Formats: sequence, C-alpha cells, structure tokens
Amino acid sequence: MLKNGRNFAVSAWVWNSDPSIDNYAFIFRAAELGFDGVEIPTFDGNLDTGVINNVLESQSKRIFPIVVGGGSPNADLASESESIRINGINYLKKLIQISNEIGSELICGPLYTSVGKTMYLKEKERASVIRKVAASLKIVSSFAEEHGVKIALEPLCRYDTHLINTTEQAMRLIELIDSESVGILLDTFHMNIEERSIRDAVRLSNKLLFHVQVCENDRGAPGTGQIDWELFRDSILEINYNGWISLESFTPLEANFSTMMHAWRKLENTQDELAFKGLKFLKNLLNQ
Ligand SMILES: [Mn+2]
Repeated sequence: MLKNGRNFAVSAWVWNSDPSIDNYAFIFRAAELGFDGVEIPTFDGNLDTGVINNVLESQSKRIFPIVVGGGSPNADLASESESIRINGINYLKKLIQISNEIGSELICGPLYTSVGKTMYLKEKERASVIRKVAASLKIVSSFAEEHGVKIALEPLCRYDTHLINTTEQAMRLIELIDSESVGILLDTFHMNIEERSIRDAVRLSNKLLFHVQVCENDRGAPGTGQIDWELFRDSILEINYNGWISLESFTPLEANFSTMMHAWRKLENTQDELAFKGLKFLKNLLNQ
C-alpha cells in the first residue's frame, strides 16, 4: 500500500520550532526512533540546505525530507495588499527551490494564508479573497510544475483560519487553481474538529490527497485519544493512498511557538516518547 521505505514521517515541530536549532538534532531523533521521513517546517524560508543535506546523508538509512510551510503576516496570499501577496508568492517559490535542493517532492501546509489569522467576511468578500488566493497559487503552481514539486494545501480548523476549514472548501480552491501540481493535505487534528465524516472527506480528496498528517484530538500520539483510527486507515486504503503518514505535534516548551500552536502542556513525559508511541501504534495499524 504505502510506498516501499517511505511510510512514516515526523515533524521537527515535535521537538523544536526552528529546525536549525540544536544542529538539526531532530533528524537524528527521528531516524533513531525509526521514522523514514522528516517534515522540515519554515515560515521564512531561511534554511541552511547544505547543513540539512549533510545531516540527512549522515544517517545510516535514507531519511526523506518533506518541506512544510505556512503564510505569515508579511507573506500572505489572502492579504488585501498586493505587495504582501507578492511576498507570499516569493516565499512559496523559495520553498519550492528548497525542496529541489534537499530532495523533497512536495511543499505542504496552510500555504494559502497567514496561520492564526481569523476575521469575519461576508460571502462576496470571501469569494473575492479566494479568487485572489487562487490567482497567486496559479503562479506558484506553474513554478512548481517547472521544478517537479507538488503542492499540498491543508485545511485548518476554525480557530486557526477563517478561509479553508474543510476538505470541500480546499477542493473548490484546488479546482479554481486548476494545476496538476496542486492537491490537498489532510490532518486528523483539524478533520476531527471540522469534518462531519472522515470517510467522506477522504473520499472527496481521492487522487488529490498528496499528504497526510496524523495525531490525536489533543495533538497527542495516535492511539492515545478519541480518533477512530481504523476508520481513518480504511478510508485512506479505499482511495489507494500511498503517500506519507506524518506525525505532527508541537513542543510545549518554547514560549512563542507553543503560544502560536496552543501547545500548553506536555502530552507525554518526553517528546521522544510521544513520537515513538505514535510510530509504534501507526506501524501496528497499517501492519508495517
Ligand atoms: Mn497539520
């Protein structure tokens, strides 16, 4: 089912807000714990790709990188300001270049707006913002096609954005962009809040499901909370999903980042324990 040797990934955010902290030690942690891939997040595109490549190459088994991003107040495709939208386009192009440099096949995350920005919009205003977002993503998608990189857009829950909360909304945006390089990222945390049916959401995404992030309803290790994992597994198998299953949780130990991610408490004794417990559960669930 899943691609051979490229099954389970884990986000650097389990340990650090900034993947350059501690000399990319999270890559060593991920490899030691048994993951096949690492999500490398960046909100500003300032990554030392040479160092990342060295660390990836120093592992005894191949560890695949996946670039994760998200808009920020000064680089926001949903902004009213044209210059901020252009910053957003340039930021996403930079993520695509980083992907080429470190060998990531896709860039993913809530790339369509500034993470954490919420505001009320009337229906017409919303449609106009979505059109602007689609126009910018169209430009980025051409660049992605030229560089052989896929883009996966992630719906976020209502507390993190007002724009794209559900799979259905994301699929409509993807249709407007109309590029083979653009698909969707589904994250069980957000789905658990916003979708009426996990199975229907996965079915709707179908061949455009490019990436999957998993964690429990409280952002804890899969298998420790209320998510119906068997249903989730059956749903992704039904559409023959063969991409990554990536564990995403956030360190509660860094003031600014933990506040942004609402990570107020430890969910396990250590972050290693969270990652390892989650991986063990996922391997069992998917018979790997
Ligand atoms: Mn996510």
